[in-house]
Amino acid sequence: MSKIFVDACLRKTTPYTPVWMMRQAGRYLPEYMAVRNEMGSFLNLCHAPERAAEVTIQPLDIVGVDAAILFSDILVIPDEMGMDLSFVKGEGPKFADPIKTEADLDRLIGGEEAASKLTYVYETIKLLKEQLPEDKALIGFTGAPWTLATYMIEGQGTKTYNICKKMMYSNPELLHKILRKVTDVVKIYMEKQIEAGADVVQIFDSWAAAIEPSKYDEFSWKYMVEIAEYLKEKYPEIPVIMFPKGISAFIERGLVYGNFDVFGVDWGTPMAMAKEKLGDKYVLQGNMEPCRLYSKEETTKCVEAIQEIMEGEGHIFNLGHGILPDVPVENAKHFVSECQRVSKK
Ligand code: 1CP
Repeated sequence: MSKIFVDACLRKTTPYTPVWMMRQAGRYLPEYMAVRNEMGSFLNLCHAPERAAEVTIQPLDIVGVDAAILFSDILVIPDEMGMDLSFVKGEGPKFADPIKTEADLDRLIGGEEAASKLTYVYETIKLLKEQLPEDKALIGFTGAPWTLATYMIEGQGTKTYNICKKMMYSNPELLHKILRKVTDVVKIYMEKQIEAGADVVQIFDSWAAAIEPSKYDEFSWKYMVEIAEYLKEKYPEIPVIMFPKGISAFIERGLVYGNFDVFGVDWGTPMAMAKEKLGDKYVLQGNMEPCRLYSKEETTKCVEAIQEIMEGEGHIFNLGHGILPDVPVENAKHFVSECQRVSKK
């Protein structure tokens, strides 16, 4: 059976525009919270394939999306490279020993050795392939090397990125060495996700906008493209989605290039502009402002406006970034059913 989500990514004709939501599993779903609390912590849940598969499937049944996104986190990659990840309650992710020097980087494992440690991710994917309805697609994912590097260098989330930017401008060689090592792990990690059964893969560059436009290609986009092109060469039938958040100014300047299928448009980028600049080349994903989910009326208006722009074009409905924990489940369901209503042919 064909999966409409995969077909839409590859520009094949579909009965309606498929929809999924970034961070669709998670704290807004009481069913997710119940499993997480039972497991004691978020990381325990990531490490338990059967439970991770269970929370991956929850939003399909509850809100009716067309694709499941693997339940995991981008930060398991540096964790398995040897960086000792923990999630501190109320504070988010933390790495005990952030990378400051080349010696710190050399202590981390790389390539196949690191990618092979993520067995619980591949196990989760294998279970999901058995459990998912045949018409639903499974999306595997990774963080972009730059976004991962921000956590590896800062040791946690940051508002200013001052430590990694100090490295960018005063020791760019070390930053490139970090990005190279992460890129080499990610290529194999994504390949292993595909071999385990992922139907689609997405590269999240959540912190793209932290880089000034003239440096973005050098420190992020070219590494993302390297990963995408490596995968497209080996697996031409597996769609690759790129999501660089907050770079609308660069689309304008034609920086977006590379062999991939879908460009994820964030909520700050006008969809009409993305269509004009990139719509011929890539299927566009997005891009409702996630906070519209607080109002059903505002959700409907936005979904209709996006459909008006993207009607007849290559498109996948999604939020323009992750869903927030206090969104009522009913409103998330409304978003999905409205996307399906407006795009039914
Ligand atoms: O249960 C909890 O309290 C943990 C919250 C949580 C969840 C549900 C974290 C911690 N990660 C996740 C799951 C997750 N993370 C998924 C699962 C699939 C789904 O969407 O349902 C995905 C795709 C991610 C990816 C991720 N993690 C990104 C990229 C996407 C984005 O939202 O921009 C980033 C930047 C992270 C880092 C991370 N993990 C968790 C938190 C709280 C953060 C962000 C911290 C920060 O703001 O710096």
